[in-house]
Amino acid sequence: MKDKKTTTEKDKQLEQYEVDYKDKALTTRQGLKVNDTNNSLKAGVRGATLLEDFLLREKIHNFDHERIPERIVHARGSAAHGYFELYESIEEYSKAGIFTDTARKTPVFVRFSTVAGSKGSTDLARDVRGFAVKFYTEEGTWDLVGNNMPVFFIQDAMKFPDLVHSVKPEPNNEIPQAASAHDTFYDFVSLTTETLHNHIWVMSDRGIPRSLRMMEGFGIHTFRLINKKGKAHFVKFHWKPKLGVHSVTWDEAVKISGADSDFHRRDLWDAIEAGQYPEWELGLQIIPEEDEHKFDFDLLDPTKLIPEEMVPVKIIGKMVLNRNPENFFAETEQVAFLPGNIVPGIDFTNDPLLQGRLFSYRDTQLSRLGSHNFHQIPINRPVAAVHTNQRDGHMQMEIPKGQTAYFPNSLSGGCPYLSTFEEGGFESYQERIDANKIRSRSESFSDHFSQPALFYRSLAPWEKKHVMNAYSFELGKCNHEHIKSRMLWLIAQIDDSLAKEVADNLGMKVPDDIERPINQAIGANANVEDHQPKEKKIYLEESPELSQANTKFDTIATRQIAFLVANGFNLKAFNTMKKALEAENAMVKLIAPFGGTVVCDEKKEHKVNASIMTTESVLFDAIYVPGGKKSVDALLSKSKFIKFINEAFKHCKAIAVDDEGEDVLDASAVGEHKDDKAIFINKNPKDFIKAIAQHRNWDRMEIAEDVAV
Ligand code: HDE
Repeated sequence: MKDKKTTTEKDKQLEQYEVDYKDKALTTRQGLKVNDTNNSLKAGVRGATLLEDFLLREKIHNFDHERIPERIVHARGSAAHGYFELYESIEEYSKAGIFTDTARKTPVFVRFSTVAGSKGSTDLARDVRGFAVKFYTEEGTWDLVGNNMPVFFIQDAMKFPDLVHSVKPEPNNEIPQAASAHDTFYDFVSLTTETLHNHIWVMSDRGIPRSLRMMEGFGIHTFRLINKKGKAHFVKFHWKPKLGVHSVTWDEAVKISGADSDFHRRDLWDAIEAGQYPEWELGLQIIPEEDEHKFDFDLLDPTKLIPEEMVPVKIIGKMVLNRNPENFFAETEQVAFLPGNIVPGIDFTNDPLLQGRLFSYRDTQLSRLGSHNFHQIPINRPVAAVHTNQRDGHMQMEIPKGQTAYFPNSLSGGCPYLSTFEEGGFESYQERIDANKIRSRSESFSDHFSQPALFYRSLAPWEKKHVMNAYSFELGKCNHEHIKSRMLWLIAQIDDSLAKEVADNLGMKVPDDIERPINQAIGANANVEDHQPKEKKIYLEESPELSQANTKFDTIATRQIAFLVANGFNLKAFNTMKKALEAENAMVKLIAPFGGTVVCDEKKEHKVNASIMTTESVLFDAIYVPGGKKSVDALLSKSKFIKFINEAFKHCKAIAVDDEGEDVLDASAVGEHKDDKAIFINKNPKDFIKAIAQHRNWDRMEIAEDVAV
C-alpha cells in the first residue's frame, strides 16, 4: 500500500523500475509473446524434448539461478520503506543535511533480522535482532547498521568469524537451526569473557521481542559527529519505539515458532497495510571529545553502553515506516547495507569492531550479489547523483558517456571534479595518532563484568526470573559438563544467587573458580596480566532505562485481541467491547469453532477471522468472551477453547468476559484466580484496555508457571 502523501524521492526513483503485470501478455525475457508455457517442444506428443526449445531452456535456466547466497549472518529479515524527519537542527554538533534541515523528509529503507538462523528460520528464535537503516540523503547514502541491543558480543573484528562459527549450527551435523542453545556456542562464550554483557541481554526478554515494532535500536559503536567548523563530538545512536519495548515469554516463543514462524514478518507487514505505521524516535548521546577518558569504561569498547543516567539521550527526530516492499527479493533480499556508507557530518571512531565492519560489508555483497555494481540495484541506488570513474565490471546498468574514466584529466575538463570540505566534499576527521603498530587489545577493554551486573541489577524481579530461566534452558541443552561449569562461574560474576539458581536447575554446583583461559580469549601476544577480566565495579547502582518495566505502557494500538464466539453470542456486549478496543486502534479478531460466519443473538452474520482449529492463543495479546448461553456452551464443548484461555492466563495476558462468558473462565485455570488484576468479569472495557496496555500482569507469574497446557 502506498501513502501518496508521504511519497519520497526514493519512492519516485523506485517507481521507475517497478513493472506492473496487470492486463499484460506473457512474454519471454526478450519481449516475445508466448502462446504455451505448459508444454515443452517434442518430437511427437510422446517423443523426446527438442534442444530447439528456447522457451523451455529460458524458463528452466532462469529457475536454476533464482537463489543467491543468503547472508552469512542476519539471513532472516523483513523490511519496510519510510522516512526520517528532524525535529530540530543540531548544527552545533553535525553539519549533515539530515541533522540540520528540518524541512527534509529523508527516505529510509529499514531491514530487521535475526542473526543466527537461515533465511527460512523462525522469527521467534532467542537472538539479537538486526536493525539496519538506510537513509537516502541528498548528500549520499548513510547506513546506520545497528541491533536491538546496545552492546555487542566481542570487542575486535578479528573474533567475529569465531563467534559466528560457534553460534551457527554445528559443522558436523548442521544442528541446531536458529538457536544458541548448544555446546559450541557456550564453549566459545565461556572462554571469551567479553561476551558476557551482550549474552545477558540475549538471555533477557530483549532476545524474544513481541514485535519488530516494539524494539529499541542502537548503533552500538561510538561514532563521531562533525560540525561545519570541523569540530567533533562522540555520539551513540538510539532508536526509541513509540509503542514501547515489549517481549513475549519463552513458552510463547517456542509455540509461536510452530503456530506462525513468520509472526514478526506478518506483524510488520499487517500493521503497515492497516495504516498503523510503526514509528521510532532517534536519540543521541553526545559526548564532548574532552570527556573521552572520563568514564569507567572505554568509549571505543563495543561491549559497553553509556547508561542514560550518565549521558541523557537527546531526541532529535522520528522515523516512520509507511510502505511495504513491492517485491521481497528485489528489495529486502538485495538491499546491501554498508557501515562504511557515511555522509559529511558523521565519521567513525577507532572502535576495533567498527573498523573491521568497514571492510566486511562491502566484501560480502560481492559473493551475495555477484557484482561490485550492486549499488546500481534499485533499492541500493542513492538518491544523490553518482558520477564516478569506478565503472566497468559485471552488470553495469548505466552508459557513462565520454572519453575519460580517470582523474586528473584534461580531456573531460577535469570532470567529474573534486569538492572541497565547504562544498560538501567528504574529509576524514583528522584524529591525531602517535602509536606503535601492535597486535593487542587495550587494557581499558578488560572490565567484562561490571556492565552485565549493572544490567542484571537494573531489571525488575520478573525480568530477572526470565533471565534465570533462559540461562537454565540454554545450558540445559549443552552436553559438556566442563562448559556448563565454566558458564556457571561466569554467571556468578554477574550475581551469585542467579548462578546458584541456574546451577540448581542444572543439578550442578557453581565452581569457586575456574582456570581462566585468558590467553585463549585474548591471544598469546597480549600481556596476560593486563587482560585478566577485572573485578567488577559498581559505578552506578542501577540504570532504570535498561529495564522493560520502565518502558511505555500508554497504548494498545495494533494489539491483537481474540474474541471467542459461536452462534448466539450476545451482540450488545460484543459491540460495546469491540467499539472501545477499535477506538484505541486495537485489532479485533473473531475466533469461532468453525470458519465462515457466526450468527449473533440478534441473528446477524459476522465474519470469522479464524476457526479455532487454525489458530493459537499465543498469537494474541488478550482475549474477550462475550455472553450468550448458546455461544458459551458451544465454546465449552471444544477443549481447545479452554486451552486457549489457559495459555493466555499462563502468559499473564488480560482476559475479559461478560455474563455467561464467566462459565468459560470457570472451566479453565482462571476459575480459581478470578480476583487477578488482569481478569475482568462484567467490567468496563476501559479497565480491560488499561490492562492490555500494561502488556502483561507479571504479578501472576508464580501461579501462571504451574498452569499445565
Ligand atoms: Fe554485521 N554483518 N558484522 N554487525 N550486521 C552483516 O553483511 C560483520 C556487527 C548487522 O539487514 C553481513 O550484508 C562483522 C555489529 C546487521 O542486510 C556481514 C562484524 C552489528 C546486519 C557482517 C559485525 C552488526 C549485519 C552479512 C564484526 C550491530 C544485517 C550480510 C566486526 C552494530 C544487515 C551483510 C541487513 C550483516 C559482518 C558486527 C549488525 C558478514 C565482520 C557490531 C543489522 O558483512
